Amino acid sequence: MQNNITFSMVKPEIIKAGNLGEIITQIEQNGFRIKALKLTQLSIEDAKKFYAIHQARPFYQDLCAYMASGPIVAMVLEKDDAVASFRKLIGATNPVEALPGTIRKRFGKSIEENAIHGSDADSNASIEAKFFFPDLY
Ligand code: IDP
Ligand code: MG
Repeated sequence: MQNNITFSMVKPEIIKAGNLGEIITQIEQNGFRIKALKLTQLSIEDAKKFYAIHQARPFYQDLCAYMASGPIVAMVLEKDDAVASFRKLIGATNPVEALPGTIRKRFGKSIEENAIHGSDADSNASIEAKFFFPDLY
C-alpha cells in the first residue's frame, strides 16, 4: 500500500465562496504535490456511495445532500506520510475543535460544512482516488 498519497475533496461551500485558490495554496505551501485534480459535481447516488461507511449515522442523508449540492474539487495529493500529514493540515472534523491555522479552522462553517475532506487511512486513500480517477488509480 502506498503511504505517500492521500485523497482530498474541497467541499461545495468553499467553491461557492470563491475560496478554492487559498486552500490549494495552503496545501501546496505545506509540501503536497497535486497528482490529479478535477472540478465535478456528485450525484446524490455517488455521494451515498462515497460516504457509505457513514450510512448508519444520523447525519448521513444531510451530508449526502450537502455534498451533492454544488461543485466540489477532487484531488490526489503526494507527500511522505501523506494521510497523517494531511489530516494534521486540515484539522479536527469540527472546525470549533480544529487547531489555529488548520484549513478547517480557517474555512469551516460547521461540523458538516467543514471545508475539506481528507482520507483517514492509506487503504481508503487508494479506494477514494479510484472512485474519482478510475483511469489513473
Ligand atoms: P472526517 O471528515 O474528519 O474524516 P468523518 O467522521 O469521517 O469526519 O465524517 C465525514 C463527514 O461527515 C465530515 O467531514 C462532516 O462533513 C460530516 N459529519 C461528521 N460528523 C458530523 C455530525 O455530527 N453532524 C453533521 N455532519 C457530520
Ligand atoms: Mg472520515
